[in-house]
Amino acid sequence: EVWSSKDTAFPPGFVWGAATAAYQIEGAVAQDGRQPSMWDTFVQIPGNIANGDTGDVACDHYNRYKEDVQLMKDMGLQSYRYSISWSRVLPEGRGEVNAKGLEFYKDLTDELLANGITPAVTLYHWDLPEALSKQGGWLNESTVEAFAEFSDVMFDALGDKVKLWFTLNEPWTTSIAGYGQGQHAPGLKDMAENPYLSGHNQLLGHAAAVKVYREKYAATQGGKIGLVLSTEWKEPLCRSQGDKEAAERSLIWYLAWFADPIYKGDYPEAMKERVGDRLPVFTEAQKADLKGSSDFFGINHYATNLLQDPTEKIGAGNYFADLNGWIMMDPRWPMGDASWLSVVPWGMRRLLRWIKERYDDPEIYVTENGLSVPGESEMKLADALNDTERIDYLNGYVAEIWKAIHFDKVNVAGYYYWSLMDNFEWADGFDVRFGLIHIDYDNDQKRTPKKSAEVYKNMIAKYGGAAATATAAKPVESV
Ligand code: PNW
Repeated sequence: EVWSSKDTAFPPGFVWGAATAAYQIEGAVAQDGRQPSMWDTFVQIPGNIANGDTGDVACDHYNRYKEDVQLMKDMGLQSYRYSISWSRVLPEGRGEVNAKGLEFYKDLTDELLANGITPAVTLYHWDLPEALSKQGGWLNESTVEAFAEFSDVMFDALGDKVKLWFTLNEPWTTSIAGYGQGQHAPGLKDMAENPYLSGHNQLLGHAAAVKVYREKYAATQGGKIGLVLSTEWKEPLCRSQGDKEAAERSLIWYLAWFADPIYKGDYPEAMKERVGDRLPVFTEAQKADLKGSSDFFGINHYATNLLQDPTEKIGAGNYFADLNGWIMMDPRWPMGDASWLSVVPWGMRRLLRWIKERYDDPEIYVTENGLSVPGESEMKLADALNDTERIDYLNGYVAEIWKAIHFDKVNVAGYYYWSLMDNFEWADGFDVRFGLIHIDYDNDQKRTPKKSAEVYKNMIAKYGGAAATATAAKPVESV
């Protein structure tokens, strides 16, 4: 297929943004009545976080949001995806609303709108109120109702201004890293049942929040609501039938686990078969609530894996045994500053096409994609600002999204780079940097845009508006 100069580079209305999450940037953990989340508890335990870092101050975004909105504006960002600290708004998880906490999100939202930036809100990005975590968190079904109540408070407070809502960020990561392997809060280790149970309750929480939105707010507020999922692309190691099936199984265990209930009304058959009675069962009413509960498909995508079919079964009775595939990397792939972050732009296009085919062509938002540059936190400022690897990553992945749109006819509605600024990278603390904007943690959290911020700004200026219709034949260089 040949690109025609009559086509726009990106579809009209395609949104260019950047993303963050509350605990990773806000700091101010005890300010204005906020109570701890399970992350505040988790970071206190020695050994959990690199260098003993915590989110106590982070980027101090809570006190500097106006400066940050100006930086977004300077970059030409059209939309900003941010999350709500649940325990800032509802310090005990449910019940009493903390007016000052809510006020912060109203002010931030107003500031964005006053500067022409479209707010896009994630209700839950991993920071469950400690009060709820103590009672079992996502292993306890009562968290489902608590999440619906919290969501109700937020729709009521911000829904006249926020028209793009994400319920949960990456239930896979919470289920595996938080409740299964223990590298994330709440630090539980049980790969047999915890992942499936915590995933189940998160799905029910998502559906309950969407139900509240649709029953009470959608008609008057007119926004869209959906879920943010995540997966690497899973490429078969060889062309053998076994490796192809292992790759498909891996996509099912990472993505269809959550996406099938939402698009098809139940867990994938393969999971029911292989997981057996460790996989919770939805009632008919729950299936009905789940099916169609996302107005769009939100996907965080960064990296690619190779999958090999094991000649014999890998153990038994736990998540990775259920998945039954060897997960590997091609040693030739460049890597980010994390063992999982392989730089494979073409994986983005294949994943988008897989989602289109399995889920009947949904509207898709790429809600996160980004790179941590190896060693960036040890570099001198000038070197950290000259982030050519991040620029290559951005160009490469955006080019593949463009191909998915034009050649595969995938309905992609927007792109959010992760992250607006360097921040608290969970278990890696401040060592690992994903930002377009550099944060100097030793110098009063001073913000400095990196070279990638300028590249992104130019990309948005060129392809992000009406001007895009008239411009060049090819949006960005493919890697
Ligand atoms: C995302 N993977 O998590 C999170 O949503 C962010 O909060 C986080 O800072 C960012 O990625 C960078 O790590 C992911 O294994 C964790 O492919 C793991 C994967 C992808 C995203």
